[in-house]
Amino acid sequence: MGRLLAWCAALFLMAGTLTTTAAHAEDGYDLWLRYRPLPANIQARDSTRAASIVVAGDGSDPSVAKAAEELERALSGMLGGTVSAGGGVKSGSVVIGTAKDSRVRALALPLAGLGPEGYLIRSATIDGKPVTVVAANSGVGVLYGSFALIQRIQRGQPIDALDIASAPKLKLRLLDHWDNLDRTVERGYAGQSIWDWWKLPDFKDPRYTDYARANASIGINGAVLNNVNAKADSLTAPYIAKAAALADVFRPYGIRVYLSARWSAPIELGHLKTADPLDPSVAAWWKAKADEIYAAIPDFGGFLVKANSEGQPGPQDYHRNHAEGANMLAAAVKPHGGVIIWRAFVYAQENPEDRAKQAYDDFKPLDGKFADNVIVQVKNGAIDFQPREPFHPLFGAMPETPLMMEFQITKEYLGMATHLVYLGPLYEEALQADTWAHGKGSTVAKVIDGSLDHHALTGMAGVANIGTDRDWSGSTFNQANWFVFGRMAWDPEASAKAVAGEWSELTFGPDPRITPTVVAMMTTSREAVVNYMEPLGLAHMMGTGHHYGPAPWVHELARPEWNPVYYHKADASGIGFDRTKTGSNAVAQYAPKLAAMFADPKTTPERNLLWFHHVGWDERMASGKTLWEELVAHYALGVAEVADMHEQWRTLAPLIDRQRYAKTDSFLSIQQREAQWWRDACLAYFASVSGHALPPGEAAPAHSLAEYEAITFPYEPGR
Ligand code: GCV
Repeated sequence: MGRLLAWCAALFLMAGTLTTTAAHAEDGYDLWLRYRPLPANIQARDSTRAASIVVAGDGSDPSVAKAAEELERALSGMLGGTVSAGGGVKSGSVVIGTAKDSRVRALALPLAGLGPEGYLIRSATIDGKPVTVVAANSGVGVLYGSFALIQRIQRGQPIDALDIASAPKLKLRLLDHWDNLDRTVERGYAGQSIWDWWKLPDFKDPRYTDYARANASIGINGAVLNNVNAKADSLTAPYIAKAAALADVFRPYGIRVYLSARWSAPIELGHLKTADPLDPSVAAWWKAKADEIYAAIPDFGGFLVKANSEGQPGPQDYHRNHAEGANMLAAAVKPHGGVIIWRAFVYAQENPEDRAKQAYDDFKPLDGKFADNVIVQVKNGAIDFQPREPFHPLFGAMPETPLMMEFQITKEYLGMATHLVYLGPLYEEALQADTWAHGKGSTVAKVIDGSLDHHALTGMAGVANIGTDRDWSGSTFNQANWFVFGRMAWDPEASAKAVAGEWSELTFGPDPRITPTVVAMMTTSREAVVNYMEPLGLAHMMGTGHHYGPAPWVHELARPEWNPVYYHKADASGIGFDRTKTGSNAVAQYAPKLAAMFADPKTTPERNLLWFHHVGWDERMASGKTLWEELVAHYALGVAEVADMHEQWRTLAPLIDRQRYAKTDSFLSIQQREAQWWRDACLAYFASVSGHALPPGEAAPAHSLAEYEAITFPYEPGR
């Protein structure tokens, strides 16, 4: 009987899947907003609970209107009939509204603690009829709550007896687009920029609305439209008008636009002789520019600034510090309620100091010196979005300054578009790292949510992986990284594994035959990439410029920190960067407890070992293997993990629609080949440097070191 039931259930689910496959082209455009018909039993169950949509107020709130529209679209798609907004409350209505609406007020819901963006979803009774209420203090909160309800239904979860309250823990939840005005995207691997600057402001591509829907569905509330390596042109009147057109599309979805500001714009556009932040004419230029922008975009978020880093101009050109620069801009946007997001990703070619130390050295002395509408944006690690880095030592070290997290969603150093790498575990590892700033439990998550040092201005930014590709992010699984970024920006305590499950159900349907396999693939994928690229704390061994593929041998580039050899320091004696007292002493930038832990190779977690220590090839590791053997084993494991992911994916062939299945399958073939390439090229190189042969049973690299060194990529994407 049990087997019969299981067979029926499988058939039932399969019927749903087949309907889906036959009825719709599955090119990934719908992302996780994939409102396909649910299995009939779930439709029957939920139809009585989501039978119509009632807007509680007068319908004038644009965000509530978008919520009603989305509910109509989603419920009609999933429940197999037309579910429309309008009419009176009926049994099974979904009633949406804000605290301003009398019908919502009459329910005396506990909305006060939810802030401006939180929401409540409750099963309630109105006029004796069972209904589901989605309520909030603002229209955007109602929109977020509506998406949450939709996602519950999409995932096949029951919607009776609901009592859900949720509010974002961070204030700024932003996508940073590194999009250029010519539509190239720096480190973008999913086609061109979705911003069609040429045709804006007149033509507003419907895709902008879908972009806004996707972001709102995961709580993202801001978009920095242009690359941090900024052109001043984005601050000219025509481009302000273009940004304003995007802002108009995004506004009802609760998304503000921000612009990256080029520091030297007063010279380039205003024909001033200087961009010195303490020069009154410079401050006046920025004030006038801010006034001009706010006249066009009243809810403009503010400026993001990359200054004095990688050749960008900045206040240090005038012997002013980062705080003096940020505060001058902060004064310009302050009357309008804007913020300045000032990046701490700085390192300078003339500075011979360990690159990993430079941001801390520049910023730590400025703690407490920033204006109250400035937030300092810090990358998760001290180098640059590597597969693994210890958390950035600035977290916990600037208690008087709000710090914002910068993650990379696009996979610049993680195989670009094709490698399947779910970034949830990377984000989680960084957020849950303990800074020990105020003793145990002072996690990075608590630094950035403001709770550790009592800051109200909080935030998280993700460098977007979005482009004109039909599937937005270059692959189905890359979409998961956009999704998990949103979830963790809403709640930095969110579990990467739980979010993977959620994403799988929304993306492939709530099919118990699919979800566990997809989640297993996703949760191992990050460790796999660490293993086949940069195990045991190694970093930055990618090819020059494009950062694609292995190049640990590169040593001849002009700036020391451009060369992989700078980071791994492999020689005949051993490998790794000594960041203890005998080396750069970067360990001293961490809280004393951690500094002591990282100072000793025996207490340094093995995953960070070579980040902090130069270790002899024949030193014994915890496993009993020598470092050399351990390194070889990690590379082998990484390759095996990718093969395993691929096998797991192949078991899903009958269950996933053809187009998305096939694309992932071929990308996994690429990843398998390239994981092997990484392993072979790195081991060929390290064997040559160390003079060690591969341990018995380990296959020799397919090619000679010289052949690996000769591989070039003149036309790689993402420049
Ligand atoms: C936008 C890395 C990337 C650059 C990027 C820079 C940054 O160095 O390779 O492309 O420039 O980070 O974050 O500013």
